[in-house]
Amino acid sequence: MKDPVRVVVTGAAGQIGYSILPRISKGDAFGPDQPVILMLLEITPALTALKGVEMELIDCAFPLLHGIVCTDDPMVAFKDADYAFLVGAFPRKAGMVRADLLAKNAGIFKVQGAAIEKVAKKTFKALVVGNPANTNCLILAEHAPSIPRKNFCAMTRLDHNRTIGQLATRAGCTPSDVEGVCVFGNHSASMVPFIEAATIKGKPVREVIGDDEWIAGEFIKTIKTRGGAIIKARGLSSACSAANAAIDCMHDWICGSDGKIVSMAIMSSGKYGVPEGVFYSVPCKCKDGEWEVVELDASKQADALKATADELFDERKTRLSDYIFDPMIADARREFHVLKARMETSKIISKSFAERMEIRKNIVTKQRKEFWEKSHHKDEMKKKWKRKMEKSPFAVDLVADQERLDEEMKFQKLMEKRKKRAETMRKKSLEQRIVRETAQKHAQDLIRKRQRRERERAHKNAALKRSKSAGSVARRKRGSRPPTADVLSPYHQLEERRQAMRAHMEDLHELARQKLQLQELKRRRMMEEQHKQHDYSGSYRKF
Ligand code: NAX
Repeated sequence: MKDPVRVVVTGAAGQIGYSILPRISKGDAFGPDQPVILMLLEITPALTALKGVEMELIDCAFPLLHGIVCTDDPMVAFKDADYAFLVGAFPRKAGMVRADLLAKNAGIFKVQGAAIEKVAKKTFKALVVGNPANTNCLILAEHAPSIPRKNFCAMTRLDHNRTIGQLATRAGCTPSDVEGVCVFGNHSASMVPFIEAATIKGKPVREVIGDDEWIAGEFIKTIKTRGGAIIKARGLSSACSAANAAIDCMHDWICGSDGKIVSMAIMSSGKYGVPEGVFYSVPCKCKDGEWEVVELDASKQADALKATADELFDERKTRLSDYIFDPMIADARREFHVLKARMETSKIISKSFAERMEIRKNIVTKQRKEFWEKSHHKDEMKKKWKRKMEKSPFAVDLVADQERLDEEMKFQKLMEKRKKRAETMRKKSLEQRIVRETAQKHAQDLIRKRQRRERERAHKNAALKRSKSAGSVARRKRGSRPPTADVLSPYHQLEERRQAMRAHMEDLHELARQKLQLQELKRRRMMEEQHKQHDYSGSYRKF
């Protein structure tokens, strides 16, 4: 069993709704093996009546009916909808001109179109029955720009069936004997029933009927005024035949028309001389859920075809409650929606791209970190990791980056080494300078001390001489013995020797210092020589 499809029916509590729902539930529209879920939309005051319809549908116990949803909210009704019969519309009341009717219904189909745009499936297909069907269909399509326009159709099948019915009755055959008829244009009095390519039991219609006057007169008039005639006779508008036409149209569209020509009001595309922009009824053949326009020779009816097209363009142009009928604004709106959809798609793409880039970045960072950790520990691991990295898609970049980093690190290490060496040399030269200066100071002190000692010695000698001569004079004066050299000599001798020793020691110290200085000077010169021999390049000078 297939999955059920969601079928929306608007105006479900109305006449046509009442007739159409059992047919859909029985499988007449979507095939005898296609289950359905009915999404029934009504205005709030009609919800009670709709409840009654629901009860009756349950009582029918249709095997294909898998569910019923009754609502007055278009967003609920069109949620994930696959197909729709848009029957509900505002009826024309006494005193209303056509523009009033258009305006009233424009509001209804605008809201429903917006709901379709938001919540329906993108493969959604709609058949518009509510009048004015062609223009309502245009409003609906305009407000659901993300749904392809080929998925919208306005119903002219009732006029098509009426044409067949009239011909069959006149010819005294069954409707199935009549083939190839179609209805062009608007579902209104301007429609053009076309029988030139039609046959009855394989023979041209005109030949079988044999009454061109009837065809041109009564026949065409009957088709065009059939709706009014039914209202006059029944007191109510056509419901059973309209529901049947809607079922026929949807069935042939979705399940195929078996090569038969059917009438469908689809978006005009320049065929039959009607430019794009209105839902215009043309002969179609359907297969696999798609329609294809059949090209018939309608050149003799060109004026009538143009007149009904003009009526549709007039409806489109009529200034209604909304601006959507302005062809330029409508096109701009469509373009805007297309652009919006594209932008949203590109946003999703760029978002996912950014996410992917973020993931890639994280992987690369992780790989780099691991690579560094491992490479710092073991060389073998480093090689292994490098080999692994080479297989990864980011390997080329990563390895190149790694090599660059290695080089940079090497260079930095070299520079640090040079900087250290320069610093050490600077310190050494400073120490040498201090030593040199200290040595100079010492030498000066030594010279000063020696001079002072010499001065003191000279002074003492002079004093001694003076005291010797003074002693001899005193002795001579006293008559005592003069002091012998034996008494004074040990002290003087010791003192003199001490002084001589000191002077000698100082000389030795001085000599040692001078020698040390000389050695330092030599060492410094040697280092300078070495330093000059090194190629320290410009960068060394910075330090
Ligand atoms: P009814 O008046 O019996 O039913 C219309 C239903 O639509 C009502 O129950 C009403 O409550 C409901 N409705 C109104 N506004 C609604 C809205 N905004 N949302 C949901 N439901 C809403 O009319 P009925 O005889 O069923 O005909 C329905 C429409 O089909 C009419 O507009 C009519 O003109 C149109 N027809 C179109 C034909 C065609 O060939 N395209 C032929 C038959 C029919 O005349």
